[in-house]
Amino acid sequence: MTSFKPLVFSGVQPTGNLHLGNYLGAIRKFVDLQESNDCIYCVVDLHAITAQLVHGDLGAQTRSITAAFLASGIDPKKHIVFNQARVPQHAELAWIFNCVARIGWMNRMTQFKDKAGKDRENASLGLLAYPSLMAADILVYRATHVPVGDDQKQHLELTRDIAAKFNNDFSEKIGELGVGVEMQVGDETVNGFFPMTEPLIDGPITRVMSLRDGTKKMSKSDPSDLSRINLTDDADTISKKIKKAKTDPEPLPSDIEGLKGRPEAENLVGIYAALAGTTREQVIADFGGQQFSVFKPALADLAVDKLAPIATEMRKLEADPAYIDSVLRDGGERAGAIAEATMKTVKQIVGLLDN
Ligand code: AQP
Repeated sequence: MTSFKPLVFSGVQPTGNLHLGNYLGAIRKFVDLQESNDCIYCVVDLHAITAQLVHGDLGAQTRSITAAFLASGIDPKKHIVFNQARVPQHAELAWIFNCVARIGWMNRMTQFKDKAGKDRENASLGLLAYPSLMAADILVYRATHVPVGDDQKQHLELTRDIAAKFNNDFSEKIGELGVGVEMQVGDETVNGFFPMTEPLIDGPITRVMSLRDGTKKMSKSDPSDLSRINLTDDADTISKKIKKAKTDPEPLPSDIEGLKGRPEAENLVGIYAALAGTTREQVIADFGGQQFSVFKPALADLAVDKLAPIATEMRKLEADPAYIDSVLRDGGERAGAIAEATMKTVKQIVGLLDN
């Protein structure tokens, strides 16, 4: 619990087609949260160049993610939608956070280990510092809540570590300038400039797994297109991918405990529950004991029902790049005004001259 004004922030990388994991882990939550919160949603293009510097068309990818936000129901007038590169304060604050965070913290990040693979020495410095830029994305708005998939939990913990170290290292100056906000951290009440941001990771499925291997995360970079449902897939493709999804030969269990040790079955039940807006228990109550030959067509119908209208709307929006650019420009201006004010204070706190 903090006494900061509640503000939701989250970002998605323009690194390829969005998939069902991105939708259920992030975008659908963005849509739900906008009803009762102020929200800032960002296409994080600076993150997209950390793993691969040269992209086919970063601009088109950025517009496509923006189209997915809007097609899913995010209102860019009530909330802020923009791309990260438009607001230079993200990179500026990230530099300060690079000096707050320790190399050891970055080396422990599982995403860095996964993405760098065996050839760590050859990974970009940007990939190592990715979580520092992510902390800056969030904290340049002093955002209190971040809806993300389960894979981002560790990065959110690091964001809190960076905020806590900054608040602690500069506590005297923050007090002197009178720019601190009181917040509850554990049993203590502390005064800090940055909030202890909370991740919002909940729902019936927090990590959507590959349709080809229930132990691997559904991911944009998986070489097999059959491993994921893309938000742009048409109805036939969605049905075909669900039909071909790997399963075991047993029918669905009659209780939730029976999903243990059956990753593919657990994944499909979780996907069904999330798309239907119900619980996994309810799905098991409805389909327990049934064969996949019954469950898969029901899941395919549900997925088509929920996702096909988004694909149609995305195609309409993508046909009007000038409109998408105007949304990003307007969002960038509004985001920039907040970020500029934060950076002005951060520079005063750190003692950097800014006049
Ligand atoms: N499989 C997933 N299940 C649930 N949530 C997921 N997210 C990603 N994959 C899953 C969530 O989607 C948001 C945006 O992710 P991102 O594109 O910024 O980064 P990512 O996690 O690197 O996405 P991918 O698909 O896994 O890309 P690659 O293949 O490039 O690594 C985040 O909130 C993330 O948690």
